[in-house]
Amino acid sequence: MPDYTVTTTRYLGFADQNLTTLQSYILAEEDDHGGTGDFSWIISGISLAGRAIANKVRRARIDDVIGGLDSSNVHGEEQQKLDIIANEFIMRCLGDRADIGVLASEEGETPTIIRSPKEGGKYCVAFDPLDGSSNIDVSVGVGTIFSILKSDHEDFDDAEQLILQPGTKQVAAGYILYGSSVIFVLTTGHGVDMFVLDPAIGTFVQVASKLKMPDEKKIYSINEAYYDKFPAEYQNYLQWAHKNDYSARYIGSMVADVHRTLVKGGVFIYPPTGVHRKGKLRLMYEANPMGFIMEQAGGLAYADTDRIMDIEPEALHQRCSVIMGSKGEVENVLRFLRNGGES
Ligand code: AHM
Ligand code: MG
Repeated sequence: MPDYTVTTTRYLGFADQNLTTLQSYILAEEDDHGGTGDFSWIISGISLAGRAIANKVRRARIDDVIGGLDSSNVHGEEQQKLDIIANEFIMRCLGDRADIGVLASEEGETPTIIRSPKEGGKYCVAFDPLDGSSNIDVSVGVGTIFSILKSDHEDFDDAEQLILQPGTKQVAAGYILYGSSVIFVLTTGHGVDMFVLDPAIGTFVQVASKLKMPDEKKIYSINEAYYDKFPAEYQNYLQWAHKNDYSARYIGSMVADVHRTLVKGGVFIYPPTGVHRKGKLRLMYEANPMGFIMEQAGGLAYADTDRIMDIEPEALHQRCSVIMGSKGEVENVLRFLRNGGES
């Protein structure tokens, strides 16, 4: 007689627990926190889009969707074919969900109003459909990042007004990493949970609950090629790290770099540079959602010396610098930014 207990336990990844899918997890969360069930429709839309994008990413070379288009996006950056495809998937998977008010994408200049708050549009979703997409050509991990906010102004002039809220107002945030496996990381403000796509059953299965990141780990993740263009405080931090036995890890896809930082610890940094004087990464759909996840996992997330989630946004595509990761490692960088590194 085969030992089914052992097989099931291995499949779930941890003993003595029932199989929890992303969908059942969200329904249970809503039950626990007095939700109405509306929210689970949004997460299931994102999960559906994520599975569709994962499939496209895997098949990119076979389907000949590698490489750039002749167009550029609102930031003047070359658009990859898969940027547009991923954007379409998300718009289509979320566009018909009853409670969606506003959808705002990295790929679109202005947010799209699906329905006003009066018509039942309760939530805004800001997203980067395919972060790090220029890495697809070489099969490096890329990802989708999303931030969910309430849209509760009855009176508004434009969609931006509904969505321009600080990160502290996020009701949920997450990312999907299309790497050697497809990972869905989510927070609804009650810790961080992690799911892995089981391709055999087409479902995200929970593999970690209330994830806590290490408080310290001597790893920094930064594009050090821009060293000469970094402000002196960041250069001083790096010199200090060189003398203190740090390792460097930099993939060049924020989702992959942040995911490693979440799981293994360390600090991910994108400082102001000569080209991007305020930093490169976007506040609303990159820094805020990732910052929310980091904080919920016990880490910190700063833009220079300001907490990312406290920044009052002024524009949908606003950029900011980013220092996020293990508490002790972020504090080491902040020490240099605040007083040149003197403790
Ligand atoms: P994208 O949204 O256009 O893909 O750009 C964001 C990406 C991040 O994933 C990554 O952290 C960063 O750009 C890498 O930039 P760089 O090549 O300057 O190091
Ligand atoms: Mg991006």
